[in-house]
Amino acid sequence: MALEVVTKPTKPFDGQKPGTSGLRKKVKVFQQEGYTENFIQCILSVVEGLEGSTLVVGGDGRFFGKKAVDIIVKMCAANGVGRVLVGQEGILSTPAVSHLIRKRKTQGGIVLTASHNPGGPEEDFGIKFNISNGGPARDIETNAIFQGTTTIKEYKICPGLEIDISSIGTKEFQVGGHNFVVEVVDSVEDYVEYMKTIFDFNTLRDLLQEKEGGKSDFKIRIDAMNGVTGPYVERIFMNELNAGPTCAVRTKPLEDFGGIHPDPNLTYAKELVDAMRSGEYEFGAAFDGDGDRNMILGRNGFFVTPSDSVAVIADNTSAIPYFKTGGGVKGLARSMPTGCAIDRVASKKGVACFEVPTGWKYFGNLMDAGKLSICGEESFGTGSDHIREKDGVWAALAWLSILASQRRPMREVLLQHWTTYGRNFFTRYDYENCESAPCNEMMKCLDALSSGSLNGKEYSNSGKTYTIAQVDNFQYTDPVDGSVATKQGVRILMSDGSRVVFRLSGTGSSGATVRMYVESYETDASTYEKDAQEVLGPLVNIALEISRLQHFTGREKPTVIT
Ligand code: G16
Repeated sequence: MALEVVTKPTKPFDGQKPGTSGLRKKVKVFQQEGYTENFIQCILSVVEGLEGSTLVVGGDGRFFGKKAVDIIVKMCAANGVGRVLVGQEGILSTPAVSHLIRKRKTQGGIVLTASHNPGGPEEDFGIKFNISNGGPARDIETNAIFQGTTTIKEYKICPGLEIDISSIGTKEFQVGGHNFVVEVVDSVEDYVEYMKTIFDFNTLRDLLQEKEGGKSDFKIRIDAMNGVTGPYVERIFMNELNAGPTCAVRTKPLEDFGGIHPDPNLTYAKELVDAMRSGEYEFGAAFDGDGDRNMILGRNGFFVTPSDSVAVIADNTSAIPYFKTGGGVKGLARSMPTGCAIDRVASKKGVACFEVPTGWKYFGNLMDAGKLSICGEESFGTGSDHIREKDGVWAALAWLSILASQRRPMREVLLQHWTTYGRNFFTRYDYENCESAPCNEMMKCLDALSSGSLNGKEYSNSGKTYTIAQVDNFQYTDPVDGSVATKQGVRILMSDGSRVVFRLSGTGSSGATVRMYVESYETDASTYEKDAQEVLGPLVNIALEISRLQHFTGREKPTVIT
């Protein structure tokens, strides 16, 4: 018997404008009647060839995820989608969604995550649309989705469709006049098989596997932060690479992430930092809620900044089989606020280096056009053109491949890198959850400096003097499709190549978060092992003075420093 399609009248909700990566709001907002449905209807309206299409649906397992899967599947059925691939229990990491879209050549996918934001009934939820290349929707689709949310009058749903996502398998339904298939897939299988084609698992096993008596010379600690990567980590590091049952912690995905911020940085992944400081482990990695972010640490808690991490990976592609095929490394890229270490690697290798706005979606066109192989962002995102999302587990495997080939501690790998290229010191100050209006005002004042009023002006602090060369608000023209993104962050560029960047976060669910990025480049080897805060302290003070950030935010100190 065919299931009935119901068209329900609805009204627009304010504020369904996606941020840097999808729509992120408190769970309670998504739970309002029609709120999630409206947004999903608008996503479906931008899917190319929706009729009979295949879409992937899955997420990081946070609270409200299963309910959202149920709504999405019912709405896909009602809107003429032919097949939906759902991760078992609704679980799929963001990289796994990207891979599945590409592998199964689907028209896109819907990712249910608020990434590194906390989860639970009182916390955050998020919905993101990924297009057929596997990457986040670009500005063109995002704007169309948002436009749709401002005028929506009705949505279509198939209320009678009941699905069971607890076990793998395929079920067919008759919906209206068409066939509709729900395929529940193993959440990790395809991704793990893909990783085996990118990395040399034999070499990694040789490095990691427990030797006689359960001992290993090279102990690792992976912290899945109660997020989605747990099952992937267990399958790869414990089962495939035999790194032992204690190599990973917090590997069960929890709906509320156990009450933590599943955000792999020095503040929120302190548990890993402390464990690494014990000196017991050679390598540590933490991933965020949906598995696309990573933090990499060495013995004794040696911190590799994301900006350095991607530069070292780009410099050591010979350790990764994937880059030995298909013509090697085509180009490199980073987001604008990311430290410029990768630029130096690109210039030495003689390949292009692209600087894009914050947001992984800006890398996709370059990858599709064969111009980009490896890229990264200061926001703990690292990845390559193997998929169209950043990929935490991939980054950890890339680093382990480098360590396996170099057979020396991570600190020495970095020292060697800085000796070759010089060191770009980098830090980011986050002022989370501030009042929006004064932060917008601050950005307006900073933007006004683009007029050139400060050009040539000298600022001194703690014995260091910087001269402002130029101030601008970053604008990007996509070299592939010519689309233009404006006002992507105010850059204060100093005459010696140092720089400060200000922008407002686009991933919060309420209020405003100010991000201040500070970078300087040193070629004096005696500075290389210095603490970044010590080296950048004077420039941080100058940045605070120019922006009057403390005045606008009312904050003496940042919430997070990385
Ligand atoms: C998202 C995007 C990233 C971007 C980050 C910036 O990360 O996918 O490409 O760098 O947001 O966040 P903000 O706008 O807060 O600075 P995720 O991991 O939250 O999806």
